[in-house]
Amino acid sequence: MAAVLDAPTRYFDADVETMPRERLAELQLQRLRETVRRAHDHVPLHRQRMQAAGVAPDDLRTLADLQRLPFTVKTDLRDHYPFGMFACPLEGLTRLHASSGTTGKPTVVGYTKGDLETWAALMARSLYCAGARPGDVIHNAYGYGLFTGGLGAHYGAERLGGVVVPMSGGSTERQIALITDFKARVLCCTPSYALAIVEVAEQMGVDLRQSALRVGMFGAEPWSQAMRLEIESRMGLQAIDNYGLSEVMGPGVAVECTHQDGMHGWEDHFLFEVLDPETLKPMPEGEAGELVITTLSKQALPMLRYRTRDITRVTTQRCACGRTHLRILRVAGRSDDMLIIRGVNVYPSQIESVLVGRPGIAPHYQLVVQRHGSLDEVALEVEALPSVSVDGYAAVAHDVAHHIKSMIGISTTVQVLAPGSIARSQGKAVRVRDLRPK
Ligand code: DLL
Repeated sequence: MAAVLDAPTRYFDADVETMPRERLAELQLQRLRETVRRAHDHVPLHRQRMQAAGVAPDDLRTLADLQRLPFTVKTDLRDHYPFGMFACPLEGLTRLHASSGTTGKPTVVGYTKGDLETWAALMARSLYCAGARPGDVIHNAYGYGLFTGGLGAHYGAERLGGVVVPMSGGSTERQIALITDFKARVLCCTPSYALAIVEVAEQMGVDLRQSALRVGMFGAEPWSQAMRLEIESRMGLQAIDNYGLSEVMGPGVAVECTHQDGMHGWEDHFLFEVLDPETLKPMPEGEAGELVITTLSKQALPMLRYRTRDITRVTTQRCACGRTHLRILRVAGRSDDMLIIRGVNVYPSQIESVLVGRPGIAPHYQLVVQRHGSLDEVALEVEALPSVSVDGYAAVAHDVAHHIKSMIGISTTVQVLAPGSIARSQGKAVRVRDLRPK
């Protein structure tokens, strides 16, 4: 808390958040060497891979030597289910989380007491960066349980000195009553659930713009700038993007400041690389590639060059907020979610940015992908606004298809459905129904 009092208006931890980049690099190298040593000595998989690559922990003399280290991928965690990648015995752990995954074994991640303290501190720093302050009522509608969103935000909010409402997802009408009655200033949930909350509020006749809400800490799924503007205007808050993944910690890896111009990736705890997903060579700064993350302080589960599959760009240009940590630009989606429609690469979030805000439709959608012969085809399901009569659906469909064609270059069949037809999300939205044969 001392740090908060030292810099009451701008930073949670001023020394670290504004550390000159040269000093940050020195700290990273020292922590990288410790992490690699730990991974090598305690995790057989890392040791074997390093031996095969002909690199030993002491070979790391500069940050550039990172490129000599082998990669880690999601299937490594599954293949060593449940605890085979942990660098400490089970007795040394304090908590486990897991992601269910659609196929096969879940990915299990573990934390020591020290890891949980670091996580809470990083999440508190992230909340502060987003505009939350000690004393704020923080309504946490991320799912509690094995998902890292709920407990990650919870302990970060407590560490910040907030008043946490541990609501979890679901019971949307009750959420709205508590947000208004408890005068929540901060809302934590996925952007798609934020949209569902504001929709139900409007149906209940509750204007959340009149509530105490000012900060939305939204993440865990891709979302577009158009969706941000939609949520901000209907909720009357600043919608802040935040990024993380369970394999390297959970939420709290990167977050936007109130300038909303890219998410500060906390470089004192993570090393970020952006690589060409094919050649695995570094992309020039500012160009899109796969985000690869190495943890610098994790004890239970050190991660060396974890391939996130998330496609993004980073910049080290100084942000107007004064923080020196690099910025990760909006994550368009995972390479796994990319659709190739007649040779054009498309992320669902790109389609979202075209359709949200178009006249006559609500910002809820789903993409249905099918294969006809050797070609993939996308049908887009959107919902009409209640003010549009059924006679007008065809014109709305035509307008949406036309704009997708001209903005993204793909032809889609657009189906306009009655209001409320598309399932609402309570956590991560399912944007794609993939009917292609496996
Ligand atoms: O989603 C952790 C989290 C919780 C982040 C709450 C932010 C807020 P996982 O369930 O392991 O962890 O999923 C991680 O979700 O690799 C991305 O593909 C995606 N993702 C997370 N945040 C964002 C974001 C949590 N802000 C995976 N934008 C990641 C786009 C995101 N995609």
